[in-house]
Amino acid sequence: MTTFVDRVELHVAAGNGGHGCASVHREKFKPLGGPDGGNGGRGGDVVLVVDQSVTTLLDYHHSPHRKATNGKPGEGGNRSGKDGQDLVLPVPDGTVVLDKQGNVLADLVGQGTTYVAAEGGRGGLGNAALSSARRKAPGFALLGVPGATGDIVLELKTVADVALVGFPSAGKSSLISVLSAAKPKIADYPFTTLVPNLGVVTAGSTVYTIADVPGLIPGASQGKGLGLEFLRHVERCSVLVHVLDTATLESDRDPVSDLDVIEEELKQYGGGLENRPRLVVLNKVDIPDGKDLADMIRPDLEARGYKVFEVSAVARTGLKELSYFLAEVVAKARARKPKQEATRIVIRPKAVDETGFTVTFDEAEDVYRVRGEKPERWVRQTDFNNDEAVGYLADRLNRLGVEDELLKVGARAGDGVAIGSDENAVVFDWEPSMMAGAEMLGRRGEDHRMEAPRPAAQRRKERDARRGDSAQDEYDEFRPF
Ligand SMILES: Nc1nc2c(ncn2[C@@H]2O[C@H](COP(=O)(O)OP(=O)(O)OP(=O)(O)O)[C@@H](O)[C@H]2O)c(=O)[nH]1
Ligand SMILES: [Mg+2]
Repeated sequence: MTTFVDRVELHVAAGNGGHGCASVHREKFKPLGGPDGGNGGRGGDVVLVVDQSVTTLLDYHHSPHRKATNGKPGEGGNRSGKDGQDLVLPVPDGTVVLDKQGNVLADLVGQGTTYVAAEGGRGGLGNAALSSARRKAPGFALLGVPGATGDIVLELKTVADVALVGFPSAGKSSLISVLSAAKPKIADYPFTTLVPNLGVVTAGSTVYTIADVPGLIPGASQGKGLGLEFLRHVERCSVLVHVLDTATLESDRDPVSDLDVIEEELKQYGGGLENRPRLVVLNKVDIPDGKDLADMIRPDLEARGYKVFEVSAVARTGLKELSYFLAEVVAKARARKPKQEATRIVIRPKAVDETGFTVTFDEAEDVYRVRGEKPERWVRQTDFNNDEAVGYLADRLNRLGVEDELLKVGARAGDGVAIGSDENAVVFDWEPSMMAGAEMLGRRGEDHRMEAPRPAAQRRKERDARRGDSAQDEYDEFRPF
């Protein structure tokens, strides 16, 4: 028997962007031929794609760590690095993607539906691309951005049109085995079926799927038996079929009270199943007592509004009528549903706003915290061992208005500034470098940004001391950009 896996935790890592290259063209008699460092390649994405031939998440259970390939670095002679390859992970139709907190990120229904679980990092620009009229021969290149990483949870909610529910041994699996080509395990002891079975039924011109879930017993909603856990596999069905055993040997059971029990459990489960269209199948009417009981309770059930079918999965009677009726119900439900197009869903890490940024004072860390997609990415692209690269970063931040904003919210030279979230921020002492800062503070500062950040308490003390006298004296070096 193949193992059925319907929930896995997956660790995904997109490829890193390749670093840009800083290189100068060399030729005989032309010692400085201009910058010719190529760009780094883009890192590959990790992409989930619905593939209807995949039916379980088993593969991911065995190997839950998945990584796309990195982009290659750029090279001299204007050669760009190759892009990393996307890692395509096929998932079954009806896979739900959740974060670790249980929030639904995407519900993947329909062949070809795609979800980018982790976006590859951008490649860094080489110095050829970075050159401009103002900066003719940059002696630096941008670093590739690390690919996104994260943990996601995949849950399978089988996509079946028809779902069979009922007590253990009511004959659900038997029914699937005679309505479709599926060959589930059938036996006379309860809980033969431990995981959902899916069968494909053709009735006239309609082809539909029918699912059988493990039997339910009173108290399933409290976890009795196999519980209600598997009901999520029938949440998407168009119609529920109560399979009732008319020939049970248990003295305290009869089809009508069985029906009430299952109805109560469905109500407890919720999930929309409580008001799904449903019908009743009275099974095992090949047994004479069963047939008598079925005939007896049938009017009662019809009075309750149920469409009732009497069948025998063993003698194969009443099946054609049932399967054609189900086909009709399914076809109607499909006509009502808007056509599901294959979609591509991309969820990017939450930035404050794609183009903007925010500056707030973080009391706990005693830093001014800059958040935003661009500033955070720019920091990751910067080679802090290269002064020119650091200067370029300062330039970019200033042009975006980060320095102005820092001044506006009250930051002063020497205050701590953190770019990025708490865990992966780059922290440095702020030294206003451009016009706005220069006017207010009288001097321009130097970039010695990548000194090891000092503890918050120390920074706070230093700042208080600075605020006491004049902030001017420490900054005497002018740094042109
Ligand atoms: N006489 C008779 N026996 C049946 C009929 N349908 C199923 N059975 C028997 O009932 C028993 C249980 O059948 P299953 O199909 O395994 O029942 P199930 O509802 O799938 O049970 P679980 O998987 O345990 O929930 C088996 O011994 C079947 O042979 C029927 O129409 N007539
Ligand atoms: Mg079964």
